[in-house]
Amino acid sequence: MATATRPDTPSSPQVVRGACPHDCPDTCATVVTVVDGKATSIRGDADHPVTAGFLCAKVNRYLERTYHPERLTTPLRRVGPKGSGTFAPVSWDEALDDIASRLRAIVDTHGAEAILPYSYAGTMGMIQAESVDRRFFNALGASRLLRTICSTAGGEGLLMTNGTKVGADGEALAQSDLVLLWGTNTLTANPHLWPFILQARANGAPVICIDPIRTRTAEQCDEWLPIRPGTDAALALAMMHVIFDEGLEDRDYMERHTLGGDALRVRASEWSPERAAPITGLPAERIRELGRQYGTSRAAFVRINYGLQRHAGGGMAVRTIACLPSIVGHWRRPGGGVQLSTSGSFTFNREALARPDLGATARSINMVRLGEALNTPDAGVGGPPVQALVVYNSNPADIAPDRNAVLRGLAREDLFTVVLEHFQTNTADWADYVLPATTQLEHWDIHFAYGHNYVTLNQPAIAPVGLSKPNSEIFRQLGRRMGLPAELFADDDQALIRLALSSGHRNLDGVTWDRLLEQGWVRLNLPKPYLPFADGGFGTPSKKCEFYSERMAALGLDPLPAFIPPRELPEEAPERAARFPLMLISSPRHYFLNSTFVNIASLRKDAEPECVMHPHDAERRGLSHGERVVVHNDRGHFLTLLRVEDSVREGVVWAPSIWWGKYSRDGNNPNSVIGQGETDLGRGPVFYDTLVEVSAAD
Ligand SMILES: Nc1nc2c(c(=O)[nH]1)N[C@H]1C(S)=C(S)[C@@H](COP(=O)(O)OP(=O)(O)OC[C@H]3O[C@@H](n4cnc5c(=O)[nH]c(N)nc54)[C@H](O)[C@@H]3O)O[C@H]1N2
Ligand SMILES: Nc1nc2c(c(=O)[nH]1)N[C@H]1C(S)=C(S)[C@@H](COP(=O)(O)OP(=O)(O)OC[C@H]3O[C@@H](n4cnc5c(=O)[nH]c(N)nc54)[C@H](O)[C@@H]3O)O[C@H]1N2
Ligand SMILES: [Mo]
Repeated sequence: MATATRPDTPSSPQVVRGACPHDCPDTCATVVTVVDGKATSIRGDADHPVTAGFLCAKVNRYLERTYHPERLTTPLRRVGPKGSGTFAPVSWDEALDDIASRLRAIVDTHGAEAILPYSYAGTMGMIQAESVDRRFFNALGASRLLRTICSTAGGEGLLMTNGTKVGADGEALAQSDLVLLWGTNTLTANPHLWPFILQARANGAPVICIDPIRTRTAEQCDEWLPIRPGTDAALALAMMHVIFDEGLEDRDYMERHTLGGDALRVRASEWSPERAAPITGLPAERIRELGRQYGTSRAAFVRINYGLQRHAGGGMAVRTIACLPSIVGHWRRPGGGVQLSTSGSFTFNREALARPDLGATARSINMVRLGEALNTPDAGVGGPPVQALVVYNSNPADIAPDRNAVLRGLAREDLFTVVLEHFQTNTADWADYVLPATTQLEHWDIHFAYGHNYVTLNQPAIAPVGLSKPNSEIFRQLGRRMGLPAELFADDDQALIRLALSSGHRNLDGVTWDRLLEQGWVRLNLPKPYLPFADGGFGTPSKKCEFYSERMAALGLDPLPAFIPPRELPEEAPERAARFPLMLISSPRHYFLNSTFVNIASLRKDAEPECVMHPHDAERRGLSHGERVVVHNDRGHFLTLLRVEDSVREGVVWAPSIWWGKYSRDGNNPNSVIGQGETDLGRGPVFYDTLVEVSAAD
C-alpha cells in the first residue's frame, strides 16, 4: 500500500499537502507538518485562493480527532446482545472472512438485493467514498442506495431551471453590488466565502440574510429578513412581480437565453407583495423594496445553500430563486448570478471509478427512508427484506429522519450490520462488526468541491493509526474474498486517482497527477472569473434558462415557478398545528460537522443539546431561559436546555445539531421527531418541515 511508504521517513519535519475531507462547500487545501511520523500541526494553505491560509473551528482540531484516545484501532466483533455495545477485538482476517461468508449466505438465501450499503459524505473523497466501495456493491448486485439526504431537492431544482450544477463564481464577489445570503448560515457552513463577501461589502454592496433564524451570519449582515420557513418561493415570486411591474427586467437577455418569459410574467403578476406578505411573514413594503433593490442592481450575488430546500417544496423553491438572475441578466457580469453548487464542473471519470453499469438493474432504496427499509418485509420498495446493512462514511442512527424507526430497524436480531468507522458512534453500537477506518491524514484521495472550482489532492501524512485501513482497501479485500471479478479490485488508490482524472473532459485539461502532487490543488480549466451563463449556454434540453419546464410538467409538477408550501406549515396542517404549533429547524451547530466532531471535547465545550425559542413563545408556555424542556410530536421527543432569545422568529424553534444520542440525557436528538417524508423534487428529506410542541421536561 502506498500509505505505508511515506511515514517511515525519520526525524526532520515534513510538510504534506492534503484536502479537508468534510462535507462542506469550502474543500480546503491543508498543509500538515509531520515530525518523526507524527502529525504536529494542520493549517490551511495560504496560497490557495479560497482556503486563504485558515481552517474552520472544527478542522483546526483535526489532529485531536485523529489521535483521539477513543479512535477505533482494531476490528471488533459483537460478543454481547445486539446494541449492548460489547465487542471483542478480532484480526482483520477473522473479521473479513466471517463478513464475506455471512454476506455470501445472505445472497444465497435472499438474493443480493437483501444487502444494503449505507454511506454518505463522512469523507467527500472520490476514492474513499465512491470507488472500490461502489464497485463492490455494484458487482454484487446489492440494493442501490439513493443518496438523497442532503442536496438532491435543490440540485434537481437547479437542473430544471439551468440544466447544470454550476453557478456564480464566488471569487468574483468583489464585483457584486448586492449580496443575498438566502437560507445559508455562511459563517458556519461555508466560512471561506466570507472574505469575498466582505470585499463586496467594502465596495458598497449591501449584504442581506434571509433566514428564519438570526444566525451568527445574519448578525454580521446589514439586514436580517426573518422569513417564515419554507416560504422562499413566495418571496422570489413577489420579487419577480415587482421587477416586471417596474420594468426592471433585462429583455435582451430574456429573449436570447430564456424560455417561457411570457408565461412567467403572468405567473409573477399573481404574486403581489401583499399576497406574499402573510405567507412569508415579511412586510409587503420590504418585499417590494427588495424586488427593486434586486432589479436595479447590476450584479447581485445570490448564495443559496442547502438549508432552504429541506422542506416539501424545496426543489421548487430553489428552481424559482434560480430564475432570478436570468430575468435581470446578471449572469452577464462578474459577481452576478446564483450559487448553489459548483460541483457540475468537476467532470471526473466517475463511471470508471464506481462502475454503475455493473449494478444497473438492482432495486433502489432511498436513504431518507432507512427506517421504512429496515422495518418492512419488502424494504418498502418490493423484493427481499434488508438482511445486511453495510455502513461507512455515515452515522444513520443519528443523522437519518425518523430516528426511532431507524433504531428499531438496527435492533433487529436478524439484521447483519457492518460499520466502518473512526469512532464508536451510536450506529456502531448496533453493529455485528465494527471495522476501523483511516482518517484523511492516513490515506490518499482526490476531491472535487461544491463551493469553488479547484481540484485538491490528499496525500497521506502519517501511517494508519492502529490497524485501521482505508475504506478502499477494506472493500478490495472483501471483494476478493467474495470471489467478485479480480480486475475490479486490482487498482491501488493512486491508480484510482489517475483514473478519476482520465475523463478527457476539457475542464480537466492541465489538472494532472504531477501538478497535483507538486502543488496540492489545481484550478479547473475554467476562465477566471468564470461566467457560466454570460452568453446563455444552459444545460437544459432547450439550452436556455427554462422558466417554463416541460420536464417539470412531465413529473406532474407545475411547469412554472410556484410556491409549494411546507407540508407542516401551520395553515396547511391546522389540526396538526393545533397540537404541535412550532416549526423546528435543526440546522448545524457551529462546532459540529453534521454528527462528526461531537465527541471532540474541545468542540463540544461541555455543552448539552439546546433549543432556542422566541420570548413570546416561551411566555405563552410558561417556560424560562435555562430550564430543561422536551421537544415533542407524535413521532417522538428529545430533551434539551432552553434558550429564550429573539434570535429566532416567533413560531420557530432552533435545535442546533447533530448531537450523538449518547451525548444527550435521554439518548435522543431532533431526528426523533422528524418524519420520512420526501421533497417535491429529488426525493430529499424534509428535516426543517416539522411541527413540534415544547414543554417543561417534567
Ligand atoms: N460547521 C458546519 N459546517 C457545515 C455543516 C455542519 O454540520 N457544520 N454541514 C455541511 C453540510 S452537509 C451542508 S449540506 C451545508 C449546510 O449548510 P447550509 O446550506 O448553510 O444549511 P443549513 O445550515 O442546514 O441551513 C442554513 C440556514 O437556512 C435556514 N433555513 C432553514 N429553513 C429555511 C427556509 O425555509 N428558508 C430560508 N430562507 N432559510 C431557511 C436555517 O435557519 C439556517 O440558518 O453545510 C456544510 N457545512
Ligand atoms: N436533524 C438534522 N439531520 C440532518 C441534518 C440536519 O441539518 N438536521 N443534515 C443532513 C445533512 S445535510 C447531511 S449531509 C447528513 C450527514 O450525515 P452523514 O453523512 O452521516 O455525516 P456525519 O454525521 O458527519 O457522519 C459521517 C461519519 O462518517 C465517518 N467517516 C468519516 N470519514 C470516514 C472514512 O474515511 N471512512 C469511514 N469508514 N468513515 C468515515 C465519521 O466518523 C462520521 O461518523 O445529515 C443529515 N441529517
Ligand atoms: Mo449536507
